[in-house]
Amino acid sequence: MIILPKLYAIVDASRFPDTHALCAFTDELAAGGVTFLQYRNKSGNAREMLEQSRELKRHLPKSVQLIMNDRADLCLAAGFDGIHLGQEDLSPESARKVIGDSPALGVSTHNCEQVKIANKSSADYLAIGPVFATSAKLNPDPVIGLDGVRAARALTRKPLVAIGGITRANCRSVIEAGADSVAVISDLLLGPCKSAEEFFSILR
Ligand code: 3NM
Repeated sequence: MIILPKLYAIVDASRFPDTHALCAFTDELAAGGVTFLQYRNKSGNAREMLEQSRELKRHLPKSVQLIMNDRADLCLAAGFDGIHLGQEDLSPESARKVIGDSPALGVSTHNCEQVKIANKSSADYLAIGPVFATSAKLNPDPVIGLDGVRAARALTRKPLVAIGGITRANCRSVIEAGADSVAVISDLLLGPCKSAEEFFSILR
């Protein structure tokens, strides 16, 4: 079974002017202790995404596991360590046909029904959210709160990542509600090294 670090950093390409800035940001995250990092790019074309993700892979130390958002083909082509699938992406079983059995595979869920289904799949971990209001996702699902995290926890023994509006101020409550890890975009953006260090120190 995959063991997730307490902090799962998500790097959203739309927040950076170019690949250089994106890589500099991930350097800082790695310096802050991040070892599990998702590359998310909702607006780039496949060619741009592959170029950027290959650069990330070249750039970062091997200690950082790289997870591709949405795209099984790009996960394979970039040599990433895993994939994260949304509800409208390939199913876990279909994605497995592309990436094989060993890469890490995560699935986003937003309610109990989706957790139950993903729990029966070949996913290595489940994400549940949005726990709190978030501005980082277009058309987010309804906020599930800490009760939603507790409900998801009761339905699966797979590692559970909570996502959506999680900050250093509220992350402890999310772990106490049963999440194994917190996935974060916004609260890492300003001062990524310091922010990551603080997440790890709060969640130690
Ligand atoms: N997925 P922030 S919420 C990418 O509910 C994403 O599945 C969500 O960003 C889900 O940490 C979300 O800035 C945005 O709130 C997370």
